[in-house]
Amino acid sequence: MAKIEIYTSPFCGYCYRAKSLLEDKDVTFIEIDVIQQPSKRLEMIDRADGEHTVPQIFIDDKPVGGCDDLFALDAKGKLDALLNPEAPA
Ligand SMILES: N[C@@H](CCC(=O)N[C@@H](CS)C(=O)NCC(=O)O)C(=O)O
Repeated sequence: MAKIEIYTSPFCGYCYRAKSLLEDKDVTFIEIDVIQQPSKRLEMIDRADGEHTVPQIFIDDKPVGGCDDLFALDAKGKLDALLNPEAPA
């Protein structure tokens, strides 16, 4: 399984939606709350090429974007292979 990281903040509907999609996919992810850990917000912006909204999602250290981007990848049928690169196609 890929390393999946998601930067979030509390009371963020987009974060809940993105997390629930990942939960539906049955993958383990690392959640980084940028309110609880304020220094992580700058780290997120840096890693996400300047994007500052939450969530920001990274799969194997590659920026995937936010919630809409995650759902768009799933709609295109590309998300499962990113989440489980070793699985047979
Ligand atoms: N299109 C983005 C929208 C994300 C978004 O608007 N997140 C809100 C929190 S729920 C946010 O970060 N707002 C702060 C800002 O716009 O600077 C996505 O799908 O992730």
